[in-house]
Amino acid sequence: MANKVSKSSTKELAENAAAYCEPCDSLGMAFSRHIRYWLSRDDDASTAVFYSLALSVKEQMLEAWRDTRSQDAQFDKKQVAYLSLEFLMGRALGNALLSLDLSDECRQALKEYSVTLEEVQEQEHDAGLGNGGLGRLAACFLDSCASMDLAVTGYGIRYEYGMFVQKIVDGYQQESPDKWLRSGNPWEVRVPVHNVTVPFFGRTESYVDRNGRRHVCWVDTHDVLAVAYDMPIPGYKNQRVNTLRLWKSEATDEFDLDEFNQGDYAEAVARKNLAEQITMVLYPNDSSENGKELRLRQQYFLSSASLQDLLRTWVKKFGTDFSQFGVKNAIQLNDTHPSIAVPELMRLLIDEYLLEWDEAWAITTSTMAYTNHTLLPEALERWSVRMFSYMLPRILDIIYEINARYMDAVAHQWPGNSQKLAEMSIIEEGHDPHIRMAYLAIVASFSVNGVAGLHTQLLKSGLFKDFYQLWPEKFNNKTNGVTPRRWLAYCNPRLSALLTKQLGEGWVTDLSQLRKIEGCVDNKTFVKQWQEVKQANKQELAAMVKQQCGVDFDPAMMFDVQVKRIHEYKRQLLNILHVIHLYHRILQGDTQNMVPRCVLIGGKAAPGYAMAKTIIKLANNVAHMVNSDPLVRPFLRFAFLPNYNVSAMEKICPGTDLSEQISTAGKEASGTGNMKFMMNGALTIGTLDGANIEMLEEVGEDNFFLFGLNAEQVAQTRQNYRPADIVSASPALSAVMELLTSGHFNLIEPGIFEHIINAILSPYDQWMTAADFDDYCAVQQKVGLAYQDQKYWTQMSIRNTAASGRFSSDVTIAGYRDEIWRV
Ligand code: F85
Repeated sequence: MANKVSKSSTKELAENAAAYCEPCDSLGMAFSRHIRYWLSRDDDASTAVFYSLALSVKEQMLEAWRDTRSQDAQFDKKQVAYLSLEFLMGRALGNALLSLDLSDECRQALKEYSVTLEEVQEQEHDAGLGNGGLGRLAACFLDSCASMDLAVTGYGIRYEYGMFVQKIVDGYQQESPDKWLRSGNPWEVRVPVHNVTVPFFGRTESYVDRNGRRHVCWVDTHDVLAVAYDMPIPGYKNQRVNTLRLWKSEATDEFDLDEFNQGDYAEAVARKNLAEQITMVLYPNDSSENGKELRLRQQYFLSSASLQDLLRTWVKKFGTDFSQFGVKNAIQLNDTHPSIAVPELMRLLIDEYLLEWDEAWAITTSTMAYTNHTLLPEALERWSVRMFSYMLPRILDIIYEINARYMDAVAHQWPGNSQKLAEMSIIEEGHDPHIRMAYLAIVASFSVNGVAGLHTQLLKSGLFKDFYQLWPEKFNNKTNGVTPRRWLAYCNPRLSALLTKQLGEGWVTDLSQLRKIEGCVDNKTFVKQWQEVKQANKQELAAMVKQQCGVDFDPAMMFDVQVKRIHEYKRQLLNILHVIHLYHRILQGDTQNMVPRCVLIGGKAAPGYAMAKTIIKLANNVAHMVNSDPLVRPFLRFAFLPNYNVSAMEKICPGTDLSEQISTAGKEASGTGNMKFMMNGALTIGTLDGANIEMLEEVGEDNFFLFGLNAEQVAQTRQNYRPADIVSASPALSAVMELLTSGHFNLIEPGIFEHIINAILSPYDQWMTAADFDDYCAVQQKVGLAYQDQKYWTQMSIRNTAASGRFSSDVTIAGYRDEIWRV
């Protein structure tokens, strides 16, 4: 009763508030109000300043946020839900100030507190709710959607612990937990009205209703409460504020009621943490899935909570007529991670809203769209049927039913071909049957997209060939992009100012306008200013490297950078072998035409990925030898940057001369770091892989350092790959391997690099490091020569930025909007 009273009065309260309260505080006034409160607590002053400022900025967004919500509801626009287990948001303050155009006001407000805005920004903890490219892509997409005025909601998990913090101890990666919420999250708003419950375990029962219709109930479930935490996603200077809704798991009040009633009060309450475990930690694997039960629980928890939220909103507005649901909603699945949303939507429609199968299936298949991010077989998710059968029994039933009906379609296309049936089945049979989540996603989606041209081609001709034959119309490409707000306007204020002076502000929302600066390559003043910007950015990057690694990077030298997750296919090893090659040349006195360079590698290894961790150790050991030899110093410096994350990239990409995108061709679905570097005027040394191919197309071969085998040649060479022969035929590689095997880099830890040496020499080396080594070194030599002519290099740099417009995530999102979501 009390509840009812307060509910009916909230609207009145809001109206009263709107009528009587003062007009909204300015940022400065809000800040003074907050800081007075925060400084009275015993936080240290800098945290208090950050927190107060963030709260003040959030307040500035509240009105637009509310208006966005009500307008989207009113005009019954098509709504898009972007479902992702990862949103790698990084920091929010600088981005919000840029979007709301509050930077000047903010600096003004800070004047009295003798801190700079930059210092305050450093206080913000990264929201590291993702592993790498896939998670960061989701974050860039949210920015573009808001900036392009699209009604898109991100749905994710509010992990208590984000991506682990990486420390380097004696050259080894050490992981420690990232308790990013420790001092609170000023941006989030807990919204308990949106609570939903998510069922687990239990069993299914069927019953026949009064009309003789059979229904299934999922009973005796353990329910977990999903609590919504909303984060504002401000569009760029357009008054739209979208929502990222992150779910936190909590125990329901009914949790373990039995024990509770038996008097084990304290035990029952303590056991609540079983439910809370679900959203405790982000899994730090980015390539090989390990079938952990808790991970499946996370996936179902996110999918179910988000769909219930969507359906509840629908029913509130339209009642239980779902016939138009697919017309008014699209659900984009960020890889297969949330693909359990397919059977979950079927369950909710059939069991909860009593739709017939065919009706529910029509709705599901007109709503779901799936994005694939990898071709690596070890990254394809397969879940054990056994695990499903006890954790999600009702969901398993539905998957079997989906499969049975879909198998009929396959049998129709390939009559009498039982092998096809087995190959294409959603269920991988065997003594321990598994569910192929990618197949489930394809079967139920009206759109399946890859993330770069080559990647989509390879999906169609390889991994999903049969599905492409069956449903060619589903397949499409959406080449990735990155948001120019964060990755140029915000992170590179010097270059932004120069661009804006030249072009006006329009480029920030229409990056194709950068093309116009191509015309400036012969403008001496412009070229000089470009160089000055790069030098200043390199100084900042050098300061960070000094502080984090203790290594002196000299901004007069070339900055050669590779930052990304550590994986064999990305071939950080090839980069390190090249460093060893240069080191060897220097020791030999062979320094003619050698351009002094500083090489930086950064990235995290999945904690269970032994080879990746050894690669980190090798990088650190080589760095130690390189940096401690005074003969080498003038030509070469090498550092491994610990704890690479979004905030680090914001300093790194503006200060980079050369970007390393050197994956084995055919393995990197797209890459997105490559685009950030290009936007910021770095040149790329890269293989014909992922989006590199399209970058090369845009900028032209004269402004791109291409090397190595292409995807087809890689596949060919694999047939008869003899790395030992390649080593013997290459004096340079022989010398490098000699240094490695001699233990030169691990004198006090003999044998630790055996695995690496063996991998390079193995005929089964999937990544074919040896095959590309000589060409890589030759092209690196060309890079050096090009760098010696600073004017020419700067012209190439300008051309790279000029040609980067196609890699704005606005372009990508325009593609999703027009060709997939059709909003
Ligand atoms: C990346 N994938 C691709 N995966 O590797 C890049 O080429 C591409 O540019 C970006 O996606 C964006 O499209 C990626 O980041 C993951 O992070 C990932 C996370 C978890 C898993 C697999 C991949 C599991 C399933 C193994 C847990």
